[in-house]
Amino acid sequence: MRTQVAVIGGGPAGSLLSLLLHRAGIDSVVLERRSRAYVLSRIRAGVLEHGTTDTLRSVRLGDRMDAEGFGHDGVNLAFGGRTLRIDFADLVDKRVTIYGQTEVQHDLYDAMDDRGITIVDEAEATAVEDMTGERPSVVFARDGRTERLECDWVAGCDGQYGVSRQALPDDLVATFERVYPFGWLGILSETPPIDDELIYAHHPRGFALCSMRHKMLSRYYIQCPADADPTDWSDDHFWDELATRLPDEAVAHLQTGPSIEKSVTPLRSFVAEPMRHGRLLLAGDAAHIVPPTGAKGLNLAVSDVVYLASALREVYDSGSTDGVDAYSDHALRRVWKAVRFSWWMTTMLHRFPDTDDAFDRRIAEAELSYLEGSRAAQRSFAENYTGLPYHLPSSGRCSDLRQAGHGARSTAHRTAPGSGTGQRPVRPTG
Ligand code: FAS
Ligand code: PHB
Repeated sequence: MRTQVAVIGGGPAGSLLSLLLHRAGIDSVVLERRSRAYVLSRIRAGVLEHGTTDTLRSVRLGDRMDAEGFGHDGVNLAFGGRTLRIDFADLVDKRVTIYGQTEVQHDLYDAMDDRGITIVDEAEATAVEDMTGERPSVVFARDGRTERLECDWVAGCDGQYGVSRQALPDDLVATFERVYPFGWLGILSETPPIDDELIYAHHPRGFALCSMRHKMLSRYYIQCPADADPTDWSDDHFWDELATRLPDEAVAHLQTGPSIEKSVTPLRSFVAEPMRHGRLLLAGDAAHIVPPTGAKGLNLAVSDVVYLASALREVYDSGSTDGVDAYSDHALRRVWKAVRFSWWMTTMLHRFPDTDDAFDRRIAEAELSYLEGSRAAQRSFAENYTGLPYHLPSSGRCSDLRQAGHGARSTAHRTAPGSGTGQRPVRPTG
């Protein structure tokens, strides 16, 4: 098999990348080790930043999302028996969209099929070869056979347990990690949500989150020990603990019911640098993991592949690898801002059982009190939560980032002041 871009991983990052490449006339093949049914069975993210919804619309994936998703103009923080609403519309004139990752994945698969993009299911990549040469290839196992996909470039979109990040030389990769001493126990229930918007609750017994998928499908989480076993939690136990952590006016609207899914998600922050080695480029969870508190995981996967598709388009349009050379620095700039925000929200809203002490509790209370009393603090929260701009240079090419002051400067790219390579938030267009 041969293609221009071999994509390892058919989750949101790999699937969306293949569509962005297809729009640019670039051929790709997606290798996904699981079945579609398995990929679609994973219950994950629920909140889409405005940059994500713009990007999905740019590849004509907005119709069902706009019809079935919910636009949210704010979010609620509950603490100390009271609730603070962060008003996105008023503070930053942006909104987020509630549309489950499962639905996004359904739409991605449908679009890939409609456009004839090759996705090989139940094909597990086992090695990336010759990634520093001109003709890399991906070795993969399918139906008990070993096969090879030859390509020009390899996109490692295979998540936190994939093979791509392992393919980078140990002496090249720097990793940064923070493991949190707790997890999230999440349930889905066919009950109406408590509120029209999300509620993030800070409570002495631990964090809780009230979310939703649609008017009769609610998603709830409570902080639990990192090694908690979901089967140890009856539905009644979950509902009782959730109610303990929510403000009274929220509990008054809580409708309980049987869980149709129950799982524990461990929380950690992780970044691997760089996101590129030779002709292997990483995107999404393959390169970074964030605690779901800030609802950034899926959204970072999207911004990574927007940058990556732009860089690869430049290679095929002009032969220049400047965009590819700038990709890792540029993607990591946005990644680390989201990692910071996710860490900050997690630290502010959770109880740290092992290390928690009076000082930590007072700091968290001060953070919440500052948010409550400062429009500037709320604006900062709102611009991070709804999604920071993607920032591509006016040319739309990553390579001009060097001139725009991003990434390593080199004399070859230094331009006279006022050279017009300004920055603007990218608005992906159709
Ligand atoms: P993904 O992990 O989604 O996709 C990678 C794909 O690569 C998978 O389908 C995998 O099967 C495939 N793969 C792996 N190794 C392979 C190989 N060797 N060969 C071929 N294919 C291979 N984010 C939020 O914003 N909010 C949340 O509430 C939230 N909850 C989460 C819960 C869990 C349990 C997990 C794991 C993540 C959660 N996330 C959440 C983050 C999640 O949404 C990710 O950020 C998002 O799926 C990232 O997409 P990808 O980078 O495509 O990685
Ligand atoms: C969800 O609905 O699954 C969800 C919402 C917000 C988060 C995390 C998860 O921060």
